[in-house]
Amino acid sequence: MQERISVCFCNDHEQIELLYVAIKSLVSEFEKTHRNEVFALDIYIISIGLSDEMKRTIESCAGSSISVTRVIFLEYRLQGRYPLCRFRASEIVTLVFFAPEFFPDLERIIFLDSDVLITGDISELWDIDLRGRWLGIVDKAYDQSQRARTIMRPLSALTTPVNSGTVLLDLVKMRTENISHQLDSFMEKNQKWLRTPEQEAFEYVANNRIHLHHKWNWRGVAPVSEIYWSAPTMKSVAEYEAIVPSVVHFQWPARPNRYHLDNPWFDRWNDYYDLLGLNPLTKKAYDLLLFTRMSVGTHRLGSSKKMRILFRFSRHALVLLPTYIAYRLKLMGSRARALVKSNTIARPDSRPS
Ligand SMILES: [Mn+2]
Repeated sequence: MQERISVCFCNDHEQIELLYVAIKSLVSEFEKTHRNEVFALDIYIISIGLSDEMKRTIESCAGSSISVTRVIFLEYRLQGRYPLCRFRASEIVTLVFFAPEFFPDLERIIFLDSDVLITGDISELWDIDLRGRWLGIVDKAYDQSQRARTIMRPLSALTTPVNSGTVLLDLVKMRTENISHQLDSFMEKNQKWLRTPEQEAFEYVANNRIHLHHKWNWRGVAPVSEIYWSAPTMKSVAEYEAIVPSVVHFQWPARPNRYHLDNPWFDRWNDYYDLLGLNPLTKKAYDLLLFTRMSVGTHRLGSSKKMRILFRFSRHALVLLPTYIAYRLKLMGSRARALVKSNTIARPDSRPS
């Protein structure tokens, strides 16, 4: 009898291609684990109005000739919960709070964002011992320094911010401690000022949690993302970059379905997308505007006063300008080299006869 690994995604139709690739990469890596005798993979999709065609594509992404996989759809209709929250998708991202009710027969579940690429063995995450806690999650900053923690989200000096790209839940523990209710009432009470609602709820409610290794939610894809600007030293940046990820999490808005980035993780995402046989995506260049949004921390700009934006910009973006220029020069260099190479190969044919 195989043990069933349960992985859940919550999605509406927005940027659905991210979900396709997340599932395709999840199954592809699962096939490589050679633990197919021991484990089967159940992929749960909490669907907020996904079309039949989208569901068929999801099923084909989850199909495997090597492993036992299964897709289970749960329909959810939005109820207008947390109406004062400024974060548009607040009800969708907080559905994870109610996992014990969605899955009454399960004891444990992994929740994944759809803007991820699975690059390692998910059964290893499934096997992690939560040692009596209900939550396993990755910290938002790589290091524990005060600077990193306050720069990330300067609300409390007493808690450590988390990133909820990968979440491991003990549903039994959640039921006995009535965690869904605690998370829900935290949201109800604080919805007005929360910027990344489910992350802040986890941060405050789950003060006793397991800090998962950063390889389970590795966010170092874009060269100027928050994980970099919160790092206190170049040494910690180098350490972070040396991590071999099992889950790569693309930081909004620099995601591979919308932007070009000279990067092996973007390349790998594109390879999976090409396998789906869908329409090619229209993408933008990684330009100065995106660079600024990434380096300042977009989620804090939306509601800030103008002076505050300028302050953030000068504090974070300006110091990163040389990094950006170096990055663009490198990109131009590699394009020029590719051009020279293709011209060299093409030359014999183009010679007039
Ligand atoms: Mn995400």
